[in-house]
Amino acid sequence: MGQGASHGSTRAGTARPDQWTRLRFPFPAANATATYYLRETMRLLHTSDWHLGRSFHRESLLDAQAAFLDHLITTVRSERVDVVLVSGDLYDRALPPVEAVRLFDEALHRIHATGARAVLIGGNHDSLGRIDYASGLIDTAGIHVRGSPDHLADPVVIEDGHGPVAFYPVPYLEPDLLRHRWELTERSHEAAMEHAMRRIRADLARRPAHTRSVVLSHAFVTGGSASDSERDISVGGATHVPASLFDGVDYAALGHLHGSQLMRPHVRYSGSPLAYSFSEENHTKGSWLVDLGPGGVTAAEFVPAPVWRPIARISGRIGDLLSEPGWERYTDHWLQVTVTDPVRPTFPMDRLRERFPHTLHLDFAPDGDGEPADRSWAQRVTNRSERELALDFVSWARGADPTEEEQRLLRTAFDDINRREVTR
Ligand SMILES: [Mn+2]
Repeated sequence: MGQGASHGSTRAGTARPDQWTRLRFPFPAANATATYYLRETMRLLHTSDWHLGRSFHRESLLDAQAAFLDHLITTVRSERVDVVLVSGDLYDRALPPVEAVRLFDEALHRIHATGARAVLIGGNHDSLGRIDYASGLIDTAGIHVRGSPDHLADPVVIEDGHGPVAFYPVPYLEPDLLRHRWELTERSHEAAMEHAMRRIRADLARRPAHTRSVVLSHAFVTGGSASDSERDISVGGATHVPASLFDGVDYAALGHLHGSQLMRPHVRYSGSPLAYSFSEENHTKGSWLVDLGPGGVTAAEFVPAPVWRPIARISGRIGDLLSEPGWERYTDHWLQVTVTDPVRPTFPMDRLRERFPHTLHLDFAPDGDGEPADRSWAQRVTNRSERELALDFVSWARGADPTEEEQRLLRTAFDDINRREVTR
C-alpha cells in the first residue's frame, strides 16, 4: 500500500468522474462508523498547527487565521474535498482566548455545512481533555475531534466506492503520561508511538481486507526540519520518531513541524497555515490536497494559503535602511530589523516605523570587529531549548556551570511545564 504516490505537485492522471454520486445517510452515533457516500477517489485536505489565538510579536493573528479558514472553506468547496484532516495544535494554548474558541467553533460549523467530514487531533499546545469536550456529540455531525490517546486505535471509518478508509487519530503522545499506563519499556516518544502504531496495526488486521488507512499524528519525525516556533518537546533527549513507523499505512498526515515537508511520499507535514516566527520567512504555507485511490495515495498537491502579511528579516545601517530605495518593498512586511551601526542610533524604532510601520522586532549587531559578544540575542538563542537557555543563564549569573543537582531540577521543571500544558 502507499505505492504509486506522486512526488510532484500535479494531479495528472487522476480519475475524477464528474458523475460521482454522493449518497447521504443519516450520521451514525458516537463511533461514527458507517458508509456515508460513495465516490471513486477520496479527496483529503491535510492541514495542521492552526494555533488559534496565537499572536506574532504582540500582533494579534486572529484576522489572519480567520482569512485562512475562509480560504480553507473555499478550497473544500472548489476542490470537492471529502475529509478535512487537522493534525494537532488546534489552539495555541491549553486555555485559549474566547475569540479563538469562537473561531474554532465557526470553522467546525462551516466545514460541516460544506458536506465534508473532518478528523481533528490535539497537539502539544492543546489541552487534550478540553478539546475532547462533547466530541461524542459532535461526532454525530460527521466532525470528529480527538484529544484522548485512549481512542487512537478506534478509527473513524469513511467509505468511498472502493470500500472503507480507517482514519486513526493519534494526538500528541506525552511519554511521561503514558509510560506507566502503556507499560512502555522506555521514556521516549518513539516508544509511545511504537505502542500506538502496534495497536493501530492490530485494529487494522481485524478489519475487512483492503481497508485503507490514514494516520493523523502530532510528532517530530526524524529528519524533519524545525523552525523557531515549535515548542520543545524533548523529554530525556529522545524527541524524534522514525518515519518507518508509518510504513504500510496509506497516508500519514503529520502535524507539529511548522514547515510543510515530505518525509516519504505518503508521510507528510502540511506545516502551519501562517508563519509564527521570523525563521519561517522563506516558508510557503498551505495544505496538502491528497487523493486516495483503491491502492493508496494517487496524487498530492500543495495548496498555498493566502499570505496575510509577508514577513522578512532585514539588516543594515539605519541611514541606509531609511533612505535606500531598495528597501521600499518591505514597507508592508512584518519586519525583524537588525541595525548594524557601530554606535547604537537614537530612537531607532520610532525612526524605522516611519518608513516600515510594521517593524515588530529590533536587534543591534554593530558591524565593527565582529566579536562574538556582538551577536544578536536572536542569533544566540536560535536552536536552543528553554532548558539550555536557563542553564546558560545560571552559568552566566554565577560564573560557574550549574551542578548536576541543579541541572536535574531545571529539567524536571521544564518537563513539568510541558506536561501541564497537555493535561490541564
Ligand atoms: Mn505547532
